[in-house]
Amino acid sequence: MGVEDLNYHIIGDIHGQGDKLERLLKRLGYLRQDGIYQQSGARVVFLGDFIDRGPQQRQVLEIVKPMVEAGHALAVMGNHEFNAIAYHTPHPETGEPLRPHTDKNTAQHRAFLREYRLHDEETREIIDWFRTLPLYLEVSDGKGGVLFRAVHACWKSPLIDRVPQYLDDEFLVQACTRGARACEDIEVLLKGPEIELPDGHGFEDKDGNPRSSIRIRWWNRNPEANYRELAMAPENQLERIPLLPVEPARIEGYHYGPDEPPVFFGHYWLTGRPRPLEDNLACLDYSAGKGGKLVAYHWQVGKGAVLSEDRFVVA
Ligand SMILES: [Mn+2]
Repeated sequence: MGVEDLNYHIIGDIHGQGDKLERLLKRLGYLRQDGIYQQSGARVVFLGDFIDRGPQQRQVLEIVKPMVEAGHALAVMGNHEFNAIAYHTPHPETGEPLRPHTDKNTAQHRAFLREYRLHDEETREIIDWFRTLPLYLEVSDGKGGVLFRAVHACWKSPLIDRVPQYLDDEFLVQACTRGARACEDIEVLLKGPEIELPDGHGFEDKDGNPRSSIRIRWWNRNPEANYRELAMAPENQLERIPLLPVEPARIEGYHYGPDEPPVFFGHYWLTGRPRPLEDNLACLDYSAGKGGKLVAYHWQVGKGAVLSEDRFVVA
């Protein structure tokens, strides 16, 4: 069987929900053989954010890592894996952790640290494995073309062109240096783009912190979209976000055209019924990490590139 005959199951953010992951893999037809979930003629593509939040960090990693290593799955890095790498890696010159061990950073990483202790050998192995994950990937159709793309939060071509697909030591340090372009690029690819609100406008995020910038729906195709239409913000804060039009320069480079290959991403904590955002855009994060469903998309060989609501699978 050649690569052109493969089915793919693309799976969104797991965040330590091992039982949901096992349920979903079984529903998709994967069986555990020799300790590794697999299915003849099919591969999984994981969209990152395996860790933090949930109670089953080890269970998830002991499923995902062997699948990837044995060739039954591909995976991209999520912002939580990136943060973990930085948390557990010293700066080559100062020796200080690339991600400072502040109370806030440690709290965000607590579920992982409960199961993988700082400086343990097995923790090192997991972090080393995270470092092997690409920041983005294109799945080939086996005939020189692209079937689809995968990235944790945002596919933006000018960034994809200049960011290395795999973290090297130098890029990692730059990506952890506030103000460096690598740092801004990593933020966009793994956390999604943000734009400043016009002067005098602000709102509160879900933790009650005052914010003057919004995370945007970069997939929106309305060239005259206003700030409120573009904002990913808590429902009860939306009316504080102005209906003013967004200056085109602020969202330059974010247009993901209808003729580009389908792209799958996670990260956005969506709710409601899973469905494509556009014919070639789908977010598969439906908040499995906080009570929602774990979601997959079944990419069936030969069914064409237009994404369809009936191929979402939930567990
Ligand atoms: Mn994320």
